[in-house]
Amino acid sequence: MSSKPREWKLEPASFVVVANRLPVDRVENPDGGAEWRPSPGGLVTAFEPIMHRRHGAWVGWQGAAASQELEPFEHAGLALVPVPLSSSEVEEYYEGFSNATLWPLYHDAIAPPQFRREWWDTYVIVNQRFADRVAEVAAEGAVVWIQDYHLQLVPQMLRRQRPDVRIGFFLHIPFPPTELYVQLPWRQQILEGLLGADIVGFQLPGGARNFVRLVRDRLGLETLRDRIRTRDGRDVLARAYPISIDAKGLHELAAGDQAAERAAEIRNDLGDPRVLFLGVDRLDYTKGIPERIQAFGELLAEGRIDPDHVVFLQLAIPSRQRVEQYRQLRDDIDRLVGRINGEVQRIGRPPIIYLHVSYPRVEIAAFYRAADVMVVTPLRDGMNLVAKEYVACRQRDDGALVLSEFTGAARELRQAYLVNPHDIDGLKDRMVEAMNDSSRNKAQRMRAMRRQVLENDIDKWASMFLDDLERLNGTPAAREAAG
Ligand code: ADQ
Repeated sequence: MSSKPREWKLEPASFVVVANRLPVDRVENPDGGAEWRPSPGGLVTAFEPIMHRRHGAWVGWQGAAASQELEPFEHAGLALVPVPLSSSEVEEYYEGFSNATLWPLYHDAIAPPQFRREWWDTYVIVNQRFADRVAEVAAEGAVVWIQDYHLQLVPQMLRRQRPDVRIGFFLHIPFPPTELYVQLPWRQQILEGLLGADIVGFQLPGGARNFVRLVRDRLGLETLRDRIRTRDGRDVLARAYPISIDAKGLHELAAGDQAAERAAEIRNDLGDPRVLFLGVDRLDYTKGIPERIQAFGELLAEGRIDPDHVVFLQLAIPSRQRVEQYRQLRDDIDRLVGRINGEVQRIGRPPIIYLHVSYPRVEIAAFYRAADVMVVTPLRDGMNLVAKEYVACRQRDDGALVLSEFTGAARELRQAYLVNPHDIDGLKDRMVEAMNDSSRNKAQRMRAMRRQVLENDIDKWASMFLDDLERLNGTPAAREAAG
């Protein structure tokens, strides 16, 4: 869906979310006009329902290079405040420092991080622009919630300009072990940037502990468990807040007629397989897509899976396509899928179907509903919402989730078929086990996971974070935003 922007006057906002991306991308039309399309990814998926419920303003980049500033506008009931980036800033701040330095470094250096001084300089400039924009739109005493690795300097920059606001920061990706973090030439500036917040939130307790250890050892600050005393005498809380999804909303979407009909159609289009394996990811080298396809290919070659009755459907939205490692990954997966499908000695439907398309939510819900075995195998992942989404979409205690130990979600979904995705033989065994396990065992596992996901949804996550922020600072604005 897309629509024209509608400009209108933004009132000072008492609740502001700041993220690299707005939830919509600006797409220029040949006629010179522009349209807005939903932008992909976990952060947007997680935040959209919160923003609808809390009536905040959302500050972020509009997803395309632009030189001039756009006015704030309203889209689908959300107040959006665009931050422009020039094409060289997109290259250096977004593709460079964020996605070729920080992203690989924070994901255990699965790909080698690149350290370039000019990228850092642009990161500082763009972070300052975000901070300036927030300083303009935030009401007196507002609650400002800054998201993710692209904006780690904003807390400190904003505090300098607006000491009246309450500042939360949440990191959606893992915070790396200290031994890796200290490779970063700008390690000190980033730690100090984050300490501008009142709360620095992480997906897992391990990330929070790594951060506390670093500020103690590298900055010489006093710490007590999850509290850090800054040089200007403030207390900063560093704590884990595992993110979740709008579980009830998604469950209901999957329960509806439209999703049910689409789920039946999908199975039918795939030749009514006995078993449908499914992978759903942003196309990213952290997600372990080649590993799972390799495992499936070997199972076919060994005759442990019958291509007449089993299909693997992999959906992957292309992302960050101008970063070299991402282009390479896309080619590698294309080749791998082609080779495996080509080796199946028969004419007919290929056993692996691989689609690069971004689907609307109801369609994604239908895919989850249709799948017998969901395969989630990241080599490292902050949380992984896909695993929780699959569980939320089950209508009965059926289906099976194969889940990497190296996702944040694995800490909560203990009853999944847990795997080490580096161990291809182990992964193969787990995929077969998940496929052939008794309905009773599957039901037992799924029941526990459904309870976990439905009880710990995105609203609970947001309330836990905002309640802590309020308790720490106790302002009326914070209370209102925590709603
Ligand atoms: P991501 O790395 O983007 O998120 P993830 O948490 O799995 O990863 O979220 C992906 C989202 O994109 C899901 O909501 C999924 O439904 C959606 N999606 C994937 N493929 C799609 C397709 N083909 N069409 C439409 N939608 C699709 C980052 C971190 C994660 C963390 C989240 C939230 O990397 O670790 O869980 O933020 O904090």
